[in-house]
Amino acid sequence: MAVLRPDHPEERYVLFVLPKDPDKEVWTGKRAGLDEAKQIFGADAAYSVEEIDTRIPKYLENVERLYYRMGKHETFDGKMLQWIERLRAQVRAGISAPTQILDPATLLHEHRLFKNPDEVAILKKAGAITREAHLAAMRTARPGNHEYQVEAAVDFVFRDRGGVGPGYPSIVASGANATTLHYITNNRRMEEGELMLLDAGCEVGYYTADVTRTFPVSGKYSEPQRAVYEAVLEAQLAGIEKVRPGIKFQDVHDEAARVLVKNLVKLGILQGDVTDLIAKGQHRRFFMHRTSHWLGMDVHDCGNYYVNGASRALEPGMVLTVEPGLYFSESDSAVPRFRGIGVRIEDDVLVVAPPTARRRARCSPRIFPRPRPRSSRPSADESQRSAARRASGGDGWDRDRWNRARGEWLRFGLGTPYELRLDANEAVDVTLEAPREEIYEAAIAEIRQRGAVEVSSLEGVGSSAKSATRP
Ligand SMILES: [Mn+2]
Repeated sequence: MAVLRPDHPEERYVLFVLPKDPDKEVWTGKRAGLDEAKQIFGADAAYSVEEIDTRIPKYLENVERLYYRMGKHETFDGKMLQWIERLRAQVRAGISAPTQILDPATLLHEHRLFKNPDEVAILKKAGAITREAHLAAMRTARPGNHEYQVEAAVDFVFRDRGGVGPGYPSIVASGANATTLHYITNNRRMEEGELMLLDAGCEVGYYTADVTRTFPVSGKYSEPQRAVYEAVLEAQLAGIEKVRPGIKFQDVHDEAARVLVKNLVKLGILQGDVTDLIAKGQHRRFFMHRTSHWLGMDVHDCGNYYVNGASRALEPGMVLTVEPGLYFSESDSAVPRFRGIGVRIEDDVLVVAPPTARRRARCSPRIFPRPRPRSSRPSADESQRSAARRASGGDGWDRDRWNRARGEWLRFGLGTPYELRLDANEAVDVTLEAPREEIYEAAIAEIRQRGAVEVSSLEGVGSSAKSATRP
């Protein structure tokens, strides 16, 4: 247990830990103990958990505000209330008990929402491993194989590359299973002509990626599958295109939904005016979830989505998913051509500060470098870009800029009109978590190996993905 006492002259950060016990450690593994709690975890002081009952009440004496998360550990909540009650009884001895118990989550969750460069680096690694795992899945998914074999291929890559494992239960959904949003049974045999929807992200150092791809099991989209795939892809790219500081979280969803509904009308699935259809919620039969959520230590990470009742503006350092989808129930007789098709495409986007004027246009502070075209030597364009990368410390991340933005936020706190510090003329960049081109290039190679020829819809993907990064 950790106690933070910012006002204390020496012991500002105190840990209560299990003391060393050679007999117990034989069974349950090494304990840090009191000394290592200080060395490894940087505590100013460390005590045995057995001292909690005597020490904590002392810490609470004459303290006005206590930050403690109620409701997580019933037993400990009980203790805490008893300690406070005991202090209240000592009022005549001049000792006062805390008068306010505050939830530390309100502070901690805001910090977690904004990722610092170290956290971004970890997410970057999680994303790189996830990308590899999705490629492995594409190699494993084929008619006659089972969903769990694809899951095993994914899990192998996650662990083999040093990840903790899946950051959330992987959704490995073939055929109509893809229309069940949280399908995790993962035990069905894949058949010829089906789609595989894979929603799987690797966890690295407490942070998880969250990526979804939907690809044909036998290497070839049917006409209806292709139509749905392209409808979703266009919506996803449009959503990503929206992401920039100052844009409301809700705007990303609205844009993706608008494109989806436009495409549903084009496909003859819905009839009418796009705005009307959205207002009436007609699309929710086929697109029943939100487009985005915060991402970080939790797959659905903490952090407020609304500020003073309004959708929150995006700021540099935030990481969100963009994941529109279309799902046509197997039992939906109104859409005979599309029954049983489910497609979702999901990437993780880091909101970055607008590049400074000097580096504008060429420096893309994306998490993942765009793969270099195989055929050519580095172009003038690319050497410029790598020069900009070097200038910014190697990874294109503008630390100063980010720190400035962050500092401003800390100064003003919630409710600040975030747009004030945005220069509308400055360019903005977003980050694709898994470079789509590479995934699909590998997928196409795989598909070709299996003798399928129809790959045109995949080949279009690389070029359109480029529009996700504005100069
Ligand atoms: Mn997600």
